[in-house]
This record gives sequence, structure tokens and C-alpha cells, in this order.
Amino acid sequence: MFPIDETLHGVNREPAVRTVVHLHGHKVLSESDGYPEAWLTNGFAQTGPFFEQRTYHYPNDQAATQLWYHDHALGATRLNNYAGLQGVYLLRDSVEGRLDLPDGPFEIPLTIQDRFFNPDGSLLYPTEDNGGDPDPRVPPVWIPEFFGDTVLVNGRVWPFLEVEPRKYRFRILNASNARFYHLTLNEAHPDGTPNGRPGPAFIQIGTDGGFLPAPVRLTDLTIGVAERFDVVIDFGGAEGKSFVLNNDAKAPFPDGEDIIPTNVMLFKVTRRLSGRDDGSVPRTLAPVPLIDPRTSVRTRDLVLSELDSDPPFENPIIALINAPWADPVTETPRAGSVEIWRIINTTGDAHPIHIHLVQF
Ligand SMILES: [Cu+2]
Repeated sequence: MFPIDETLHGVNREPAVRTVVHLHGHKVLSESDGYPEAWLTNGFAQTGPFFEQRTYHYPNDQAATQLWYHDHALGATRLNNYAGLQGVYLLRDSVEGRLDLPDGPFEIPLTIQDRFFNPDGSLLYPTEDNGGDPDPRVPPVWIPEFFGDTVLVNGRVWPFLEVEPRKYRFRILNASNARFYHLTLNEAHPDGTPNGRPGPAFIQIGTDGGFLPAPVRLTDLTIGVAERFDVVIDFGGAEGKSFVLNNDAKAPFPDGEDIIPTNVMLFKVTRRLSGRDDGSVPRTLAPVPLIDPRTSVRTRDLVLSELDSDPPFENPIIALINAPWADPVTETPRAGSVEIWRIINTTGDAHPIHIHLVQF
């Protein structure tokens, strides 16, 4: 289906189609975490060297939030996710249940991804053009950062959503391989062209880890790869209008020169109000316990670095966080202790990192 690079770490002699599921952001034991070398093939015919168990246990005992699950197989994650192996995973709790938020048909997940297509509509995953780089360590096929020219929401290209003139809750996920989005909502002509007037605000109520203490009113969102935004948008009083969700983030973020697809999706306020929508977004949402940095017992520097081939090519060869992949564990914090971790990115581009068990 897609080009395989046999030279990548984890690919050599392994079956081309292999997968393992990672529930991103969940509080889970390591044997259910989808370790990249715990992959399996269809029917468990073959398994990776770190495969432990067929059944995963998800305790679901953390604050209400939007997680997502995706393939995590070493050397194949970018292709498996591109093929569609991911989904939204919503956690609920009693705190959320007490908040008067749009729900049912008025709560909608929006998963944003970018893609290339072949003329027949099938997915295109390009191969690397390394510019004639003579360095034998440069992978010949792999694309270090994929950027497509077309945006999909929930698997559809440039879709529209017909809405009622009322509040909606959108659970936004950036499930793209590498693209950041800088999103604005603009009033538009019916064909999606902005007419120069701003759309309604994004009222952010939650992040990756769950609810904010209080809602925040925003006119734009910068959303990194794998990041989630929980927002309310009020289309009240906008009967007959259309609003386009636009993107203008550079790729690679924040100042690269790759292609920028500007259209994400369109909202058309064409449905009649099916019920009352009075009441506003709650002024307080959920208590967020903050850790006092003065109780920290240690500061750790974790350095993200990249080894590139010589100029003028400068193709990436390897990426590291403090140590090579197969080295022993280097960071062993004590359970219950407070530490400050400084994640230092020495590479040219923004690089999202998420940490399990700790929410921020
Ligand atoms: Cu994760």
C-alpha cells in the first residue's frame, strides 16, 4: 500500500504489516501501553520481541478528557496512522456530568489530518528525495516529516457540517503525522471564501489532560501533533451564516516552507433550533491541583537532538532523547516525588512530547 524503507530501525526482516495499539495519554501499566517493539501481525501469527500479552487492560481511572489511540509499531507508525489506524477515546467522570455542557448530538469530535491523494482517490504516501545525498546512513525512502496538501476532518476532505444556531462542544484532535495547525474561524460566503468578518470565538474548556479550571475565550488555536482541544463554539444568532475553519501554520512548525493547506472545514448554520439553548458555559469547570515547584527534589534536563548528514544536504539520520533507543532506562524518578523536567529541543523544528501519568 505504501513505500517501505527497509533501512529504518525496527524494519529490517520484520513483517511489513504489523501493529500495536497505544492509548495516548492514558494512565496504564506498561504491558498494556503498546510498546513499539510489542507489535503483532494478523491473528498474532508473529509478534515483536517485547510482545507480552494479547489483552490490554485500560483502567479508565483518570479525569474526564479526550484521549486517542493510534498505532505505535516501531518503523511503521507513520504508515499505519496514515492508513487510518487511530481513533478518539473519550473518558467521562462525575465532574463532567455536573457541568451543563452541550452533549448528545451537540458534542462532536473533530479529528484533523493531512493527506496526499492519487488521481484515483487512493492515499499517496510519497518517498524521500534526499537530493543526491551521498551519506549511506540517510534512509533512502523514509520521509522524516510528512506534509500533505489536503486536510481531512473525520476522514473526509474539506467537509461541511450543518449546525443549529446554538452552542456546540467540539473535541478537536490533531492526528496528522507532522503538521501543526493555527486555526481561526471566519465568517464565509456559502462557498467557503472568508468574507472578512470573524466567526464566533473558541471557548476552550479543556486540554489534553482534562478540564481547565475555567473557560478561556480564544480567537485562534495553535494545535500540535497529537494535541487535543476541548472547545465550545456558540452559533447562536447566526442563522443562515457560514463559517470556515482556516489554517495558516507554517510547516515544519513554526517557520518551515512546506505546503500550507488553508481550508479545514465549513460550518453552515442551516438547521432549525431543535430545543432551547439558554444558559452559558459554566464559569468554573474542574479543580486542577497544581504542584508547588518549590517542593521539587531534582531538576532533570532531557535533550532532544538530531544527527544530520553533512551540508548542504542535512538529512536527518537519527533522533535522540539523551540516549540511543536500546540503552538502559536513564531516568528513574521516585514515585510520589516532585521533580522539574526541562525538555530541551536542539533541533530546528517544534517537536511535541507527551508524558503519561502527569497531566499538563
Ligand atoms: Cu502516549
